[in-house]
Amino acid sequence: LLDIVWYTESMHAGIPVVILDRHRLQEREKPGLELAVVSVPSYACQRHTPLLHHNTILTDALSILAENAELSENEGRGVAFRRAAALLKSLPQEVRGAEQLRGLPCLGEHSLRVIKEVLEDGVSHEVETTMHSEQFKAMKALTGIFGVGAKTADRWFREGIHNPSNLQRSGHTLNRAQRIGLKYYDELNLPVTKPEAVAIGQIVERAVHAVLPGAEITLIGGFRRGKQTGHDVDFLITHPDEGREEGLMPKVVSWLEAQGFLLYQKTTGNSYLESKEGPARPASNMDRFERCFSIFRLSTDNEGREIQTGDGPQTYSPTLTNTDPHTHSDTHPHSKTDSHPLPQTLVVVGDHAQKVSRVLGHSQCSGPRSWRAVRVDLVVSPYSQFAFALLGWTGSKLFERELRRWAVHEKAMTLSSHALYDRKRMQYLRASSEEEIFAHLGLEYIPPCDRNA
Ligand code: DCT
Ligand code: MG
Repeated sequence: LLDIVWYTESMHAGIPVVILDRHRLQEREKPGLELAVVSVPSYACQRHTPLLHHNTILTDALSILAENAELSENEGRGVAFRRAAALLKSLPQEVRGAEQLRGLPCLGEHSLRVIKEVLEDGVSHEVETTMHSEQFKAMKALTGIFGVGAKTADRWFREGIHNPSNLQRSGHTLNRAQRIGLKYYDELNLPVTKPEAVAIGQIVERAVHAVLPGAEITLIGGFRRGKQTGHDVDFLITHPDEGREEGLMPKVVSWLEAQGFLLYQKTTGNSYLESKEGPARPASNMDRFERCFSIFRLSTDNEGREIQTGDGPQTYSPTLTNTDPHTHSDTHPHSKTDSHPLPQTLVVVGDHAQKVSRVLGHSQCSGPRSWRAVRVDLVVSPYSQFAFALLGWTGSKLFERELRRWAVHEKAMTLSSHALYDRKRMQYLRASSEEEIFAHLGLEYIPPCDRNA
């Protein structure tokens, strides 16, 4: 701490520690910097990353570049920007000068350049150029259509198709998912709110319990990490008697379809078999569970507020027991024809209701209507794999990637949403909770709310 601004040394394996020189900082008279004695591990799964953090201006800029790299299918570059952004999200204070970053991990040359530019000028030229480029805007608009990936969007862009209207007029043959994606484009691009997720959860719970009493339903994805909005709602379903969950999805889907709750669904069977799969297989096997990609028809009143059937949010699964203060019961009639009218809940969501109402009023397929489309992912897991599925499906995507990277590089283990395999001992490591998996991996337990890397 004598003459240098920052002093870095490796205290614990792989964990650099950054110590501040108070004399130099006092000279610079930068308030807030005195707190900057930070130990920052290099894997995101070793860090607490809350939803709300202190460096959104910087992380927003890096996220644009990450998104652009992903849309250009430059995965490596995308991950580098995501890692840099995740590092900034985990810092306990706002970064005000580039010198504060010296010695911190995960910040590549390119990311550092962008960060410095934003710190000095308020904006990054590269980020501004990217955001306003025709290609980026078109790729975002086209991949915003459900069922359209970066490859297809890029092909269309090269043909001069830049947005959903161009696509509609192009005469291209679209698959079923893309047709529905185009039809509900505006509303599928409206965020899904927590009250909407809770309302969907009630429907899913009814469906699952109708066909398999005793099954357990957990809200996963971003909502489990504490997000108040998401692009979809994700649920994990299991049953304590292993085997009872087999073949569950088609029955749930039939029930939902019969009740008029589904606009679209595509179900894939469970293709994971530990004996066949083998630990050497890549860990990105999210889709080997029985899984249903769907679009729900969520009833609203004519102001865009959700009306849902069910017993009210307070009865929903343990992960959702906190009753939302904006939720109350009402007696609005349900729009679908149902021979057994169900009890109903009106979910009031203020500004969001108005936005939904506006979009529904201008939707491409019809005039104002009393329901909105919502993307929902359902996943069924055998009970013995539940902890791995829960950990794998809670996210964030980067946090998951970092967990798998940590497992391979630091522990010689293979982690997936199904299992954890120890390559040195040549055996699977069982776990019935996320805490046990973190312990197997030699990591401090990070709760879902701190996995927002
Ligand atoms: N997931 C992952 N890798 C992927 C896709 C998904 O690890 N390539 C995991 C992490 C999150 C979870 O699945 C659900 O995926 P999303 O719904 O895409 O993510 P989310 O965090 O729920 O985001 P959003 O709030 O926008 O739905
Ligand atoms: Mg999600």
